[in-house]
Amino acid sequence: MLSCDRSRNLFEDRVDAPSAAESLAPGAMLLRGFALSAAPLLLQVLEPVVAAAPYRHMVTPGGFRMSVAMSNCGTAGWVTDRSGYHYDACDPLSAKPWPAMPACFAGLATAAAAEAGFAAFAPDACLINCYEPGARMSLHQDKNERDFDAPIVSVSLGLPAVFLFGGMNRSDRAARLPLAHCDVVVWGGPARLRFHGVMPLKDGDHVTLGRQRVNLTFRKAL
Ligand code: MD6
Ligand code: FE
Repeated sequence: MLSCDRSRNLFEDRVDAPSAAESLAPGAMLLRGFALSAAPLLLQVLEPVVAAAPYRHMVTPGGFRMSVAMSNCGTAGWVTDRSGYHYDACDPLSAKPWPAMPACFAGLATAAAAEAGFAAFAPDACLINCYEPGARMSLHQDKNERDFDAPIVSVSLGLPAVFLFGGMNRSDRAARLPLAHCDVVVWGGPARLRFHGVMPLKDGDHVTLGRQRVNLTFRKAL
């Protein structure tokens, strides 16, 4: 049960069993609670990763500071700066390779992809997004990856968020999809290039993550 005390906006950890997969569109599935049993370990191994590669607010090619703070793990990390969006083997802050992707991260992503019908997903990149209240992500397509055959697996942790799930054109009306702690979205195939984003995060206090939402986005970038 996800409980929310309206007066204080306190979000407890979910203890409900994962329910069946929900189809969002051809190629896109929502697996509610899929990460529940993995979450304690995910959060434990996340700590040394973000200690080695701290969250930072990157700058878009247009010069805007992103409201979401980001890090990466895996052999490729997604970065943006004034020169554009790209994947880099090294963290520009340390000039060292991004931390290795923990086995439990990759294992969860592969299992979620398989559950959604994408066999043998082998991510090489995990973008770690940290949202504080007010942080948002505007509508975009994920298209910096080398090929679009592999799906994307997105794991939500901490405070709930409203995910915007659009179509193939920026102007297509976007569905509003609430994502809670441990929900996993998988999309690929005909959904791979859909526009999507995240509404400004509402304030709240999650029992393990406090006033933040962490999103892990797994991709095959190279
Ligand atoms: C987020 N997610 O949920 C941002 N991209 O914080 C994404 O941008 C995203 O969730 C591609 C596929 C799934 C996603
Ligand atoms: Fe995205």
